[in-house]
Amino acid sequence: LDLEDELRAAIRDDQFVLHYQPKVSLGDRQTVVGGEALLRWGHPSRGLLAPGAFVQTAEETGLIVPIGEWVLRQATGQIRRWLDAGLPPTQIAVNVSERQFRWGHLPALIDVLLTETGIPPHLLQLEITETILPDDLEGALKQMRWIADRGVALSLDDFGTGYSSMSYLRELPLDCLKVDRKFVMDMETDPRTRHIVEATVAMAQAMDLKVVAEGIETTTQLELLRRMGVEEGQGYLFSKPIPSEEFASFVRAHS
Ligand code: G
Ligand code: G
Ligand code: NA
Ligand code: MN
Repeated sequence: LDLEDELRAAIRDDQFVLHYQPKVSLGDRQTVVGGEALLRWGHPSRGLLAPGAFVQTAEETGLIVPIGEWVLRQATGQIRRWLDAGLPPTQIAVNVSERQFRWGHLPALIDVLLTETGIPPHLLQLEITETILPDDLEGALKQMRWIADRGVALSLDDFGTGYSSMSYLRELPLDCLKVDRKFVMDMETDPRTRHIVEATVAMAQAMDLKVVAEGIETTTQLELLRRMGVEEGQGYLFSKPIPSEEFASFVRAHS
């Protein structure tokens, strides 16, 4: 069986699962301000696989569209269940790929899921990357604006690694920028990287965008980012991506 067939079987047999990585306030280094849903595949023989093992194939074959639909349905359903269980309302970010915008039905899908679950739209955030490009930028932008008007938050992921950061910033109805973890990683040792992050933070603040730093692993990184004015972060220093029950416990313990 090749990977594409296996992915089809995985969709059919419901082999995917979401893990959640806490986003934490850098002010007090612990209050959970949100979470990022990250896809995992409970492969029948290879164990739990991270997206690196299959997302590229899912993108190339278009299977990321039904998989992405499952992810959104699962995440919004989870937000509903957590609210019903009395968990403090926690915004959950879902990664969406360029193919899902090319599909054309993402706004309609989100509308249905928000209506079905009745969750406050701002508890859902979409993380998009700069790879949403450029063949149908206008079509994608239209959908993003519709989604933003519906009340869903939008975040630009992996900021700084793409080719078009600035034009994105001009056009997109963004709430948030995520500084890519490569910058966070190199910041301590490379002054130029630090300056880039500082400039990013200044620009974001001027544009009223929240900044989230990814991949924080050390307290030195945390302190540097805090001093730069970065408000929120995620990374192994706080927590790895964890199963939903563990995430709920983490939120209860850090709210
Ligand atoms: O989970 P991990 O830490 O290995 O994530 C690796 C990459 O996979 C991340 O860059 C993330 O954007 C991507 N990814 C994780 N979950 C999803 C998902 O549900 N949909 C899409 N399109 N990408 C995802
Ligand atoms: O591309 P995206 O921003 O969605 O990436 C999320 C990925 O980053 C996931 O694969 C997640 O497991 C990984 N990740 C999250 N925190 C850390 C961290 O502190 N260090 C490293 N190396 N990876 C991290
Ligand atoms: Na991402
Ligand atoms: Mn992300």
